[in-house]
Amino acid sequence: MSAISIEYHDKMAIVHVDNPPVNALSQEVRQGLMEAVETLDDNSEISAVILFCKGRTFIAGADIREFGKPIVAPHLPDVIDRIEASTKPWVAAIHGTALGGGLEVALGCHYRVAITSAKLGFPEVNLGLIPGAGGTVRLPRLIDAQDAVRIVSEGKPVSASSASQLGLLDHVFEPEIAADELLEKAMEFTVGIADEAIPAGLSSRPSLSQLSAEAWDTIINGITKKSRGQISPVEAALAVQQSCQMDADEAFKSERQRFIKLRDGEQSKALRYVFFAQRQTTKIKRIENVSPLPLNICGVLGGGTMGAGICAAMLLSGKKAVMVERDKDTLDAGLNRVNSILQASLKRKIIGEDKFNHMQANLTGSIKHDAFCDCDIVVEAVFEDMGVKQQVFTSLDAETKPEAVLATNTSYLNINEIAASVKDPSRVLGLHFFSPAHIMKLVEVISTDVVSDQTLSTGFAFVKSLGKTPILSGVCEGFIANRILTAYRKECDYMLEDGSSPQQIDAAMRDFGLPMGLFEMADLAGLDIGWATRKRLAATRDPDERYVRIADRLCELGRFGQKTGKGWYIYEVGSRTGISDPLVDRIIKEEAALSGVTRREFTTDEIMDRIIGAMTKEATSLLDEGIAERASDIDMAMILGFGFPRWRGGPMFISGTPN
Ligand code: 3H9
Repeated sequence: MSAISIEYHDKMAIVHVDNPPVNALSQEVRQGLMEAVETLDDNSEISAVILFCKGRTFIAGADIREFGKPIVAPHLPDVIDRIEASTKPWVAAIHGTALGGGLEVALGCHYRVAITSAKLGFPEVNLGLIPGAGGTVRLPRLIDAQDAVRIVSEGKPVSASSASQLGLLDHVFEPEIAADELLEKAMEFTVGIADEAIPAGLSSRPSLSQLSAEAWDTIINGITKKSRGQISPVEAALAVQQSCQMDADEAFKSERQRFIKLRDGEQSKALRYVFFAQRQTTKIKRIENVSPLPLNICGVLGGGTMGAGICAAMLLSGKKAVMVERDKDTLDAGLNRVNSILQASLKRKIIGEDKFNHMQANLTGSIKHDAFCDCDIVVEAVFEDMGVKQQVFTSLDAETKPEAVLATNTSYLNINEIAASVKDPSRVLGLHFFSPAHIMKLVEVISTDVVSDQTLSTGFAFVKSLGKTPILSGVCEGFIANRILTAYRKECDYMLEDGSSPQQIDAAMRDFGLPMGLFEMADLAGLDIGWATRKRLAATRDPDERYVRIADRLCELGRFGQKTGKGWYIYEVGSRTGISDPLVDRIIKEEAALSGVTRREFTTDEIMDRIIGAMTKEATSLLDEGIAERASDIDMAMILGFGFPRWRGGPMFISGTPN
């Protein structure tokens, strides 16, 4: 079946796009659209054309899989120019998402109509690109330039109602209609405009920019600062600025040059790799054909920071949640923590009043494990102690439905041993959330020796339903992300003794694009956690392995980071900005002398090479040991868990490790 077909209705033609899953603009679609314009222009019976997409969405953009290969004509800009120059009015009927090249096609049409649930946007910057088929030229000729810059450089889609307010849509069908009613409504709209003169194509209109040179500078500087090394948002803004200052023909050429340069550059290659790597994480062979169990009611055991965050994530994704704590006071404290998260979401307009009330009604608490009797999944987030965990799992075993999934949020305990305390250990798995659990997108799904396919499949479905990315890991100390963190933290400790400083290492990491340096992060998280782990592992540590005592000495002085006002840095009361401390420098030098190390200067590049080297070395061990499935999963864990810059692709991408 062809990706493009034409259906005739009296004097109207409906051009159907049918290229599942997201109607991407493959060569076949571009060719089909070009031929459709020619055919319909030649047909004197036809007075208007509706562009309508089958399936779940309007055109979601260029076919990303074609980038990096020779692109075969017709090129998208030519197809869109041809639609705009058509002798018949084209109406884009939008449902789902009109993204990137899809929105560019819609801007080439003479009218745009949508259902209320539709979203429109230019996500190209997330792929290291800018719109490359006239988006930066036509958009500021239709809507205010400042809005155009925001939409193109932030890459976030806007709702149909916002798009309508901005002037991007001619009509939104209200009240809400289903996608399958859109075509009929679009036909009614088209009857209404069929006798009107065709509106001038956007490329023949002047830009709507009122911005002064100073205003542009402020906008571009702001975007440059926010992008932390990623070039596409800045390029997108510059393209809109140029488009406002040039005539359309020049602007098309300039946009195309920018697009091609970015498409062929390293950042876009990395970001396209990340796009597919993210979708790859859920493709697990052993559960390919295993349906997950339904997930309506969820339970959380423990109302501490982690438990409350997990509980809030459940509620925010529309589920019912039951929290159980050991006594009334701790339960109240836990429920309060959840409520504060919901309140904050309401305040930040992430949810509305209705949803907030609904979520509060969906939350119940108890001090008895039998409150979990109807739960489809229970996530345990109690104290990190094997004895305590085994005890609570024995109790959960007795109080839950036999088919319910039992998950532990342990960060490092052996989940095989936890599972052994349950009659049917195949229903136990690990779900390792990152803090704050309601925000962080990474959840490591830990498979045990005996976990069933059904449990694993349900665990994956659960994480996805929370809007998070599940990454499969085997059982080991630290799983994937924290094991790599331990490895590069050690490397940073070596570099301290060898001659670097916390300030220099932190600055190098920030310059690289990480949100913060290792030592700033340690001060924020608390140095005591790592200290406890090092003490726990001391007995089994290889005596020949190099060991740096600097962090232990800070902990021995009660310097646990921001919470004690001192750690690697000093914090003034109420401040989160660390100040260098000569005492830390002295301790570093003393430890270097005790270890017999001759200190030397480090360059920023050398620091980052050693950090990435340590990451990839540990990652290779994780792959060799079968703990991680794929190199790309490790990159996703580093991006989502620790803010590794997406536009660098991840440590394995940088090192060229094949998947
Ligand atoms: C562009 O348009 C450049 C132009 O300005 C200029 C050109 C000259 N191409 O995400 P999902 C696949 S740049 C190819 O799980 P959802 C995806 O890999 C593009 N494949 O679904 C997955 O495959 P698989 C600008 C694509 O419902 C399957 O479709 N546009 C593309 O959660 C389902 O995807 C974008 O950046 C594509 N464009 O979300 C939009 N898109 O099943 C990118 C998806 O084998 N796409 N696939 O794993 C999205 O944001 C989401 O896919 C969307 C649907 C919101 C559309």
